[in-house]
Amino acid sequence: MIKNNDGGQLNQTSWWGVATFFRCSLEDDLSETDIALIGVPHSSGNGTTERDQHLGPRAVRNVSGEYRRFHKEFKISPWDACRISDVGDVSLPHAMNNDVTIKDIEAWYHDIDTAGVCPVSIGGDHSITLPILRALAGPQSKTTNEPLAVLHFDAHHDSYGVEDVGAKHFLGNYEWAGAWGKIMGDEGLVNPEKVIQIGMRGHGYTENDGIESHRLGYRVIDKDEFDEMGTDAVVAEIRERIGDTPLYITFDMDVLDTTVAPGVSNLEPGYPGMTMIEAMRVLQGLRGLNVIGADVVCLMPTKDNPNNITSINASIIMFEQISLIADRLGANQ
Ligand SMILES: [Mn+2]
Repeated sequence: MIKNNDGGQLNQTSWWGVATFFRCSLEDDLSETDIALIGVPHSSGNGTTERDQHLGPRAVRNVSGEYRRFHKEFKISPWDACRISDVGDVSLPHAMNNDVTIKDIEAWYHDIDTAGVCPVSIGGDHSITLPILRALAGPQSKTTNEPLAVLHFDAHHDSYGVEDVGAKHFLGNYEWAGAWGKIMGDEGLVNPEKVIQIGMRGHGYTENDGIESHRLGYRVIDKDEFDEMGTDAVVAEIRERIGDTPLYITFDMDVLDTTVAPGVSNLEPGYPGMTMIEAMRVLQGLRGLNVIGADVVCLMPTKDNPNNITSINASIIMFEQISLIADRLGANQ
């Protein structure tokens, strides 16, 4: 084996060595980590568009080495505040069968829950969020014994039910990428008053778009209301609603404007999406809340532009999610 005798400088470079999330070490032993960075290369939960979302984790491993950073606003290095590891990809032996895969993902996250580790995941399509929530907040969960708060960034409500798609299943999938937001409410995994959906935009398919979110009692801050309120007022409402409740953050890349996130599954053109700085300011405004896990979904690297801007922005959103958890864990040590 050729040893690295350069005093570790090569380990500081983004392009050298085996690609892992943010150049974290690969770790099999969950007792050796506080925050687990997880790839969920799943794409059969969204049958409406191109299905290359399973390539998201590999793309973020490739670009995130460059973004192993110090957090300027929090004034912390998340990498020093606690133990953060790349724990690999969820094993998906039935990848082309969505509803079976949803069960496989849940089983995998039961180990994360049992170990008391905070997961930060990169998908994969948005169907991955439901099994993660089931593992973290279901009847067997050790992470929490109360329904979760969920902050959901997305151009779409993903609570589409019978009224919107005309059938309980979508192309044969029951727990598909547009239904998880409804199912989590119906199953009582979340406290509806503490579910905040943010950034929805564009013409819906019917006048009932989002009706299930309202039926369930979620707070929907669509993009028009977000623009009227401004970032500070949005952050203030989120903090007041969520309080100390364990919070899960799920971030669909299509909430961002198509100019800064062209590589997504469901482009929502016509209406401007959130800017990166708006998204980051909302996330940074959550500092101190009890964030127990997070994900980034719907990255489609094969539709990205040549400088990989969507993958890079996905890694930056992950960095903010990681920093929120690391800041909290570091402060508690
Ligand atoms: Mn979406």
